[in-house]
Amino acid sequence: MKRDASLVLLVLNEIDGLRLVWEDLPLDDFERVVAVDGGSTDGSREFLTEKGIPILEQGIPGRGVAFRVAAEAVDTDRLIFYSPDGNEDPADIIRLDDALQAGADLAIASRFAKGSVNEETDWLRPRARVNKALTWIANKTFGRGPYITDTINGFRALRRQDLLDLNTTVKRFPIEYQISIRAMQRGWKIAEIATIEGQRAGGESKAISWPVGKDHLKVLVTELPYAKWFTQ
Ligand SMILES: Nc1nc2c(ncn2[C@@H]2O[C@H](COP(=O)(O)OP(=O)(O)O)[C@@H](O)[C@H]2O)c(=O)[nH]1
Ligand SMILES: [Mg+2]
Repeated sequence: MKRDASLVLLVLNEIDGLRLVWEDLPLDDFERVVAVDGGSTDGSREFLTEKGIPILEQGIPGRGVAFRVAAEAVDTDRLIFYSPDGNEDPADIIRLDDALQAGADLAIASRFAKGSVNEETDWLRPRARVNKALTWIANKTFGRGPYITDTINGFRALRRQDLLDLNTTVKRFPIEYQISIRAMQRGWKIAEIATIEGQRAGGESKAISWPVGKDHLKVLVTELPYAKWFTQ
């Protein structure tokens, strides 16, 4: 029996990653497999078409937009968001969906839990530090349950209707931060699985540190009225 879930591939020029992970993706386990493409020009679209994967178009670019396009387009109970760039271990896809089936409302692949490995090799690890700081602030400001170790990783799963009900607004990268914050604020049951992050397969990261960091801070500010101090 197939899972009542969609595997959603988030793609913007990831031909090398797609080739690397393809054979390991558990495509047959899912009722639906779709790709949301942000405007690839490197052969990713042709690759997906050749594999028979429907491509959902997004009018304007951005991961946030892509999340909502997927939620509106499919009709399965659950969504698993996967970025085929080499960072995310395909073996975790099933584990995330299992966590939802075991009762979680949101399942996150954490790069900072016990047993996790984060891909950053720079000894200063500036990205990891910023990630952890933003996660700490989110926990302090919105957390109502156990500490969440990675509020930012995009490798995650949730119920389709829940995502629609969250009424997310972020267009670009901090979509996952907004989802995590709103989930924490609502007291959702959040499950984390420890993930081993791989290196990018090729192409380039689209998450340029400073603008993306700034966008995360903006999300913090817009969500602040829902901080636990004001809403308890
Ligand atoms: N559909 C879609 N995917 C995107 C967009 N921007 C980035 N992605 C994908 O999101 C994933 C994560 O992006 P990446 O640049 O690797 O960010 P990083 O992992 O934080 O460095 C990759 O699979 C990208 O191809 C977009 O605008 N639309
Ligand atoms: Mg990546």
